[in-house]
Amino acid sequence: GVGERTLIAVKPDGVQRRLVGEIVKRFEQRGFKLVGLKLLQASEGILAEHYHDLRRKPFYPALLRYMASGPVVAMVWEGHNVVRTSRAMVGDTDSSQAKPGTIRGDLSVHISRNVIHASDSVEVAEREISLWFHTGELISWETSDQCDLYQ
Ligand code: YYY
Ligand code: MG
Repeated sequence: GVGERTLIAVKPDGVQRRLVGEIVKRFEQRGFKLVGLKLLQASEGILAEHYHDLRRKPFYPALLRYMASGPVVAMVWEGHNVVRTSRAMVGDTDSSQAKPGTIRGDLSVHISRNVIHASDSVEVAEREISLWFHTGELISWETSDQCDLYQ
């Protein structure tokens, strides 16, 4: 439904490279609704839980170091099929395979510095949103263009 939510995070390389505005713009222009946004230095605990499934991968230690290397902008976006559509907007994990027009395909060249995180399923999104945000940090609000975006 239109109330589906996903977690999007601009990773430390994206913040360093002043890409936050560009990334927010793409989600706004696509028609999604921003319901949570903050800049934070991610703790080791939050990162370990966020990337729990990857803990045995060879790149895991470097991934956690990179994700803790500077601030991250965490966001929650809401809208119809936002999880699947966001993954399409973000593009392939490996930036060198990501299609032009996608965020990774336009803004990054290497898998280890791929600018952005997006939840990969509705279930994962719900888990990630509750990991990164307290419920009080998420705002329910009505968009005045609802009828233009949806039937
Ligand atoms: O969901 P997504 O970010 O597209 O990829 P995941 O397979 O969940 O991996 C998370 C994260 O790990 C990826 O964005 C970069 C990093 N990574 C890496 O550094 N090297 C790899 N071979 C695979 C993933
Ligand atoms: Mg993933």
